[in-house]
Amino acid sequence: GKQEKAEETETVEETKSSFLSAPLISHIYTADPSAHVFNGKIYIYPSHDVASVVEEDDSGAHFNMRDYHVFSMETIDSEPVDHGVALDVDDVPWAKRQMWAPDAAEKDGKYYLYFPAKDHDDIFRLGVAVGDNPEGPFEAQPEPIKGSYSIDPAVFQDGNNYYIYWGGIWGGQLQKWRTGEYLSTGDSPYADEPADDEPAISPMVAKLSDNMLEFGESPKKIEILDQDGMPILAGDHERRFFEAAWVHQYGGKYYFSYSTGDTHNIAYAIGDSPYGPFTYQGVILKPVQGWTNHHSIVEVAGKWYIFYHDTELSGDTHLRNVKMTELTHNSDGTIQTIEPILE
Ligand code: FUB
Repeated sequence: GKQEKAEETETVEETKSSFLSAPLISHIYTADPSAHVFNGKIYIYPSHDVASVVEEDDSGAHFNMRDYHVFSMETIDSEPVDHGVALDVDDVPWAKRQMWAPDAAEKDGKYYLYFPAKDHDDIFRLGVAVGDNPEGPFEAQPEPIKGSYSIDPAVFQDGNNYYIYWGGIWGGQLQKWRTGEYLSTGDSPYADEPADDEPAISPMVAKLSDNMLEFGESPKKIEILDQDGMPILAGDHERRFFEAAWVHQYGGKYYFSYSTGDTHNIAYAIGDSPYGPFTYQGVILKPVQGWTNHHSIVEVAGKWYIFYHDTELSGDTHLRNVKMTELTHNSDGTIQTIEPILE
């Protein structure tokens, strides 16, 4: 727990100033960047980190964010423009706190912002807010998505179909929904987890309804398998899903990427369908400075990029800054591993 974290911070402190890329945004703290190209422009939908008076704990209470800013870039080399507050927690009737990692989608000229937040019972739910422009402002639906829970929604468009992926264990509460109902046997982040030799907790997927505001079908579990076709186990912290789901398509295959949480990698798995199963391949992005690792992958003008974050500007795990670097698919479809901290 805490001791390990302190030691990790010391190690990264030593390597400070030797980062692969520079912060994209420095006037406010931003994290969990979901990047998309809409109308030929790059839009970034990040979390907006704030210095919080809430004490750090293992459920991530210190990630006490209250609003979202949207950023746009004319080209991959240009400065991001801050479009200001696109949605505030006070304008979301059902939400109380912790506006965590968002994503956005476009359909028929309308824009949809998907976000997790704790409701008035401190249970994470997923919300949707609708806007006429990619930069917002967005108007929140009065209720969360029916049947939604946990964190980190990511929406992937496949032709006319839109799929929402989500989930995060520990502070993200996904382990408390294993029975289909919210069931909490304790406050420790490890409570409600499967035994080490059981299959790891699955991230979730559902096709969105035509109006983009609800699940269009019963949510399904996503299977992440090893090279032998066996489920990755709960005790396999180097490879099991923790949070930060993202899907992109390349060479006719579906790539499911995610954070391994307490081992701090962005890992990926490949499948033939947006529902999976996905077969584990390896690490896309090694640990960054700070505890969390959270990314998105986007194609811009024929090249692929990964947007991610670290804590270069603050040195504080919950005050992060967004970064971006090129991502390379090899000719066999695997992805080259990125080392974000230089030797
Ligand atoms: O930013 C708050 C939470 O930290 C996100 O929802 C997680 O993915 C992690 O980055």
